[in-house]
Amino acid sequence: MYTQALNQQDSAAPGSEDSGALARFEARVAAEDKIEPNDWMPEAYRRTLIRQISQHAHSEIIGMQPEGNWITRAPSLRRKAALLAKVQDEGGHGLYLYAAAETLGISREELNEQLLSGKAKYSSIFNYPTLTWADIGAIGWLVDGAAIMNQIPLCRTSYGPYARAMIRVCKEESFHQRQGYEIMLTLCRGTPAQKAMAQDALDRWWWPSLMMFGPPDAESQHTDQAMRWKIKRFTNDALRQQFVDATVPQGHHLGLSFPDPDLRFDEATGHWRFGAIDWAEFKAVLAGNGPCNRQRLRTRREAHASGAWVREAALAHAAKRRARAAAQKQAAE
Ligand code: FAQ
Repeated sequence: MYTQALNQQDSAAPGSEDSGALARFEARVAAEDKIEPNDWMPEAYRRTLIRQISQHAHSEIIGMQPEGNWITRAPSLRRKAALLAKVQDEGGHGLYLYAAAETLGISREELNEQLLSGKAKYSSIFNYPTLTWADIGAIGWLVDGAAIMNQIPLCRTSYGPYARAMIRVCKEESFHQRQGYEIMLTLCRGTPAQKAMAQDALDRWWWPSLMMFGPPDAESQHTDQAMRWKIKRFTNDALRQQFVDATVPQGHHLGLSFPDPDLRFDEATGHWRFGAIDWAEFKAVLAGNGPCNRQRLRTRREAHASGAWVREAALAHAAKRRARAAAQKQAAE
């Protein structure tokens, strides 16, 4: 999927800002060609992709924590198996995305260091706590629902390895969204206490889910350029509106209400209009002051440290295999 060997290297030196190479690059992007790892690309395009893909990868890895918290407490074996598989998928998504980022010339160690040092961002949503079982339903329904809305267009992003990774990720996210909605449906058809638990989860996860799409277009630093390069295919506000339009009827089908007194259907445009998002809260979470930022990074650092022996063993095993293969080759010559 991520091979760098099959395509021909562009004749311009990587990183050189040759105007002919730039014109060829722009023409290929305009023609919806995929840019591949060995192709010439502007340095800023490469940097933008490393930033976005690695933040996405970090989100998947940190995103395992809020749900991982419920694996041992899932209410039945079936729920436990589905949740375990979902969290495992998220680890896999992180790995495809790190591999896609590595094709841009950054190492896994560097990416990991950026996450562990707190320098790199990951999605704001994963800094909120999972207090009840209904939160697992709300995450699948809303967080995976928002992730799919954002990621389906990324299957058409201009960078080949990222686009191909997104195709598989989206298929799995779609299963995640359905398992979340099914948990919500079960709770909403259950006892009044179960329905109240589902409502409470919606109340807490709704606004943070809308924040996942990023700042409003007028304040988004990267959208214009990313759209010109066809890295992003829709703006933050356009995707947020699509998500609201798709999700509100699903919530009403559950018999739940949204924690937004300004939410109303606009007959003229066919869109659900929603109230003001608390961007001060979003900024506080990005600055490291959300309810769980410190806990998430601490857990990740501890997991990395306690996995050191696995990495050492894997490296020692690989070195042994290389030495054995070299000795066999020498003996055969
Ligand atoms: N949280 O100029 P823009 C998932 C940052 S995966 C934190 O608009 P851009 C699966 C942004 O990075 C969820 N930071 O930026 C799952 C930038 O900072 P920088 C992750 C945010 O890149 C489900 C600054 O604000 N998905 O959920 C956020 O054009 C369940 C200015 O923003 C992806 O990463 C935020 N919400 O647009 C896993 C999808 N929003 O770098 C487990 C790919 C913005 O200048 C359980 N990424 N920022 O320091 C994207 O589509 C884009 O990167 C956006 C942001 C739309 C997230």
